[in-house]
Amino acid sequence: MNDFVGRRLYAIIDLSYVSDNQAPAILKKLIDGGIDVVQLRGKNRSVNELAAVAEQLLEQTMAANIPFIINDHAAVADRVGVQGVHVGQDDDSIAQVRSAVERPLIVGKSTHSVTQAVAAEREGADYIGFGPLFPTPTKPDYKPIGLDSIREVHRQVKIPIFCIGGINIDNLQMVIDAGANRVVMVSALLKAHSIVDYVRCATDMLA
Ligand code: 3NM
Repeated sequence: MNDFVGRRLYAIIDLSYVSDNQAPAILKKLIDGGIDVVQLRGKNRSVNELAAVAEQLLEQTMAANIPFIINDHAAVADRVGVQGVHVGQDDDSIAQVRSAVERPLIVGKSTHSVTQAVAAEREGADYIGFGPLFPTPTKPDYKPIGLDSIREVHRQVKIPIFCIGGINIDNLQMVIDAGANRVVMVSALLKAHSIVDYVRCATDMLA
């Protein structure tokens, strides 16, 4: 877990942007560029399907020593030796996730306000997502929270905070200037013309 604290760029391989077959090649580019954490996300995908994709990715993440997090499903983490699970506000509790898997896990939680962020830390999250900062096609039903509460959430919450939602190279400096030091990017990375160069640029800015 201490190893998690220095990590700043968190990529999500979202299966609405990437086909199952493409996922290993995309992961290779993300790793070559220098991502620090990766999550596999597949809304409306079965545990079997997610476990099959995760199996294909695990060897690369292990070789690169990158924490591999599964969105939503402790059952996938129970079957594939990933390092963590990420839950949303309406998913299983952190305690439920931890009790579903025998080995220690990194457990992250999505939060959409300072109040939720404080609650997630108290609930025992290892890190939080905080957003969406900007409108995003990846999570279209959520109201953007903007940049104003980034400093306050860092004042009140001591676990790692990954700002998320509509972040790309063009607005990253604004996000950093507002007080963020860790971010998640999804569509910006997955749709980049050169994923490797895009990741390098983002990691340089976050260094
Ligand atoms: N969670 P993109 S925003 C998966 O605020 C996710 O909890 C969010 O994708 C939250 O980088 C989001 O393409 C989507 O905007 C992030």
